[in-house]
Amino acid sequence: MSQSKKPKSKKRDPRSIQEHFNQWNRGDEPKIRKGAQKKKQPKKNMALPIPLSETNATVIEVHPKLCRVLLDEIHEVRLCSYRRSQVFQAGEIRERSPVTVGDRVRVEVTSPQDGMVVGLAERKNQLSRKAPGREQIVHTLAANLDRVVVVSSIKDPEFSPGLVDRFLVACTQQNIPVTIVVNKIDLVESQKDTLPVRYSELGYEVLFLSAKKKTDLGPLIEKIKNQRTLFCGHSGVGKTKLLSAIVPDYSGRVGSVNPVTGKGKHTTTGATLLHMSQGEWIDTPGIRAFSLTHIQPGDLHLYFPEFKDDDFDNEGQWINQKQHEIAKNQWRYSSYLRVLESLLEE
Ligand SMILES: Nc1nc2c(ncn2[C@@H]2O[C@H](COP(=O)(O)OP(=O)(O)OP(=O)(O)O)[C@@H](O)[C@H]2O)c(=O)[nH]1
Ligand SMILES: [Mg+2]
Repeated sequence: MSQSKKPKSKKRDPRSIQEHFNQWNRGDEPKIRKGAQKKKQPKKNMALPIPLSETNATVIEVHPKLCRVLLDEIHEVRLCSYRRSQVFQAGEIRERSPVTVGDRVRVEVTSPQDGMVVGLAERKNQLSRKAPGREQIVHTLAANLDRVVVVSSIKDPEFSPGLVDRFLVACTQQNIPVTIVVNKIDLVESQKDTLPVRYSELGYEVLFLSAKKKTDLGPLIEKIKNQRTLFCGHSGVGKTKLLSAIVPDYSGRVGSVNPVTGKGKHTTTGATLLHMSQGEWIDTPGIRAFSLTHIQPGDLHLYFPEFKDDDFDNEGQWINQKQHEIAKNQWRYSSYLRVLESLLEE
């Protein structure tokens, strides 16, 4: 008689749990099985937003099923769960988390460390993308922003216009003022004739600086004073280094850049709001891609200043041949087409 086999233990590898947690925070979690995705559909018709006057806290960090809030009056932080029926809001679009950094919420304090989110106010704006690998779900990086600083680097990693353009489109669509920061200028002799200069020619605000050498930080500090500002961009461009340079006691982890690929190593693992007397600044994990939401192909040109006055059809194509010929000579023409293609693929 053959010996009966013992069932294999299903013990989880703690490293993979941590990695999953980190991926969740970055919003880069891998595709989940179709069946599993179906099971987690939230019920429809739940809570409605509460008036701003009823809120008493701001969300400063979001974790799977929990968030950290800063209470207005006592300036203390609480780790909170959600009263589902009062927080999960109805809507056509599913969010990967019921709240995001910057949200104004009502919290019931349950202990000196913990609390319960029992209400969420409407957002004045939000920066959202499609959650990678989960097309039906929206990942909102942060909400209620006064400014977005798109951080890039002139070198290590190389300046990447693709991601910058998508952030510019998303911010313009949400009416959020945006500044492009080009970091690591200590690594080049001159910024003359570089690609970022062409963004300033289009009317965007571009600031060149070095977080490491603390060069030319003044204009940025002035810009973000008393504003809730989100710092976003690829991994390794120096978002955390920059915040550490302007917030002396910020102890965010700074990583290194892979010398072979020139890419960052996703050192920051979750968005964190730093609340200071000079303003509220949000450090975020580097992202690989920014897939736009809430934009119709026929409206895309409105968010490219060089094309916004041209005539387009609903598919985002030029109607007027003459305008199209002129557009072809614009340096962001191919970028427009790439973004359009991704919108039409949906
Ligand atoms: N030469 C130079 N290196 C810099 C500068 N700013 C940042 N770095 C380096 O770039 C690397 C990445 O910096 P981080 O601040 O961790 O980058 P990040 O954008 O926060 O990366 P993630 O958290 O992974 O998204 C570190 O080795 C920094 O020391 C700079 O102005 N000049
Ligand atoms: Mg970082």
